[in-house]
Amino acid sequence: MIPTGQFGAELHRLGFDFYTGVPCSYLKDLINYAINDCEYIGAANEGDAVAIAAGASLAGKKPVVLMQNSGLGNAVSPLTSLVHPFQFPLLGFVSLRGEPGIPDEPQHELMGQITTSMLDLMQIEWHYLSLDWGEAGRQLQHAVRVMDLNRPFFFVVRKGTFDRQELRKQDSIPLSNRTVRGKQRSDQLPSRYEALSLLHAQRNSSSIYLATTGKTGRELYDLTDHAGNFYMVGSMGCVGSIGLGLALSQLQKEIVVIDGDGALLMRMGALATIGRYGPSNLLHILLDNNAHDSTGGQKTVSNHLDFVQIASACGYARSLYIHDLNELEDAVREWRNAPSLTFIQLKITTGSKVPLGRPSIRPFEVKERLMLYIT
Ligand SMILES: Cc1ncc(C[n+]2csc(CCOP(=O)(O)OP(=O)(O)O)c2C)c(N)n1
Repeated sequence: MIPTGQFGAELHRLGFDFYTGVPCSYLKDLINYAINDCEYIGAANEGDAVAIAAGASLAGKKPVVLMQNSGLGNAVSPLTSLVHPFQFPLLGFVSLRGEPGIPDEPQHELMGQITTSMLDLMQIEWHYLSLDWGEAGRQLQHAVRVMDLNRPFFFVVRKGTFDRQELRKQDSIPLSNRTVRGKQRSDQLPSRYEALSLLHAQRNSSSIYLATTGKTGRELYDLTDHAGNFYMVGSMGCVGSIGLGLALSQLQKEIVVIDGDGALLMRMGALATIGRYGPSNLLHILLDNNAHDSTGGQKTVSNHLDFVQIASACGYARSLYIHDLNELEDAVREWRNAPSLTFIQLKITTGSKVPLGRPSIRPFEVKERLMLYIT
């Protein structure tokens, strides 16, 4: 067995002090260590955890992601379309429930057989974490060398790898007073491009803009390619989680997340995580065209629910329905003057700028440039 405290201390010495994930009983002792002694962000699902870790990595942290192998499937999209193209050096621990030859529950049987093949398919280097403490330390050194090449590295963790760590404390933060302002009149319905132009005009030297998948990123790039922009080409639904990891790790920066209704619906659990950890330097803007506009305008269900109420119920300090661009400008200014975790919903028209190109700068160059800009 590995002495969990010593292992965690070694991770800490190597610079790993930011953890995120979803629990597994095989990993609980390492998670308990992380909760006790480091920063641990409990994610709603494993894909969100990968995105939160990527955000922390943008801020210069060395993040650790913890998950059960049953959640590896939840993480495939961000592992393949965020971590891979942007070259994020994450350290992952994935448990091996359903290991062939070890009795386990039926729901783990197939995933136990294919976990390492899935990592291979995703071109993620991995090792079985050794039960020998000396060997595990050497494996960690190797993982760090892989990550120095801007690549992820995963440990596959078998049953009984870590020795016992008691959970000492778990903060629970009561929901504080929240401001909610819903729809009061008809909407102006600007275009996405007009909304982005206004946001772009309002940026200052500490603003970081994270744009969701599809035409939002493409239009933001078309407006002006800025070192403080992150065009999230893949990993649909992950922009809020990236913003959370970044905002928690770079408190002096203003993190503006620009989301789409399709994307937000895809990973709505992230609202709860963002609301719980509540970074005041995060502004979450939803440009809601009630459609998957980037893929042809197919309707989403966004008109059937109240995002402003949902964000507020998830713990956002301010949650505002914005009717027009003037209100958007005011809301950004108010957030800047008195920062608190804020959600803004603005209804926009469908359609985009024509013609519209795509970022010619490659994803990992966007990441490297943003990291330099942040420091
Ligand atoms: C996981 C995943 N599923 C589907 C897609 C394809 N896709 C790219 S953009 C997009 C629509 C996004 O809709 P929304 O967030 O509402 O933004 P809009 O296009 O309306 O600006 C879809 C479905 C994808 N990139 N990733």
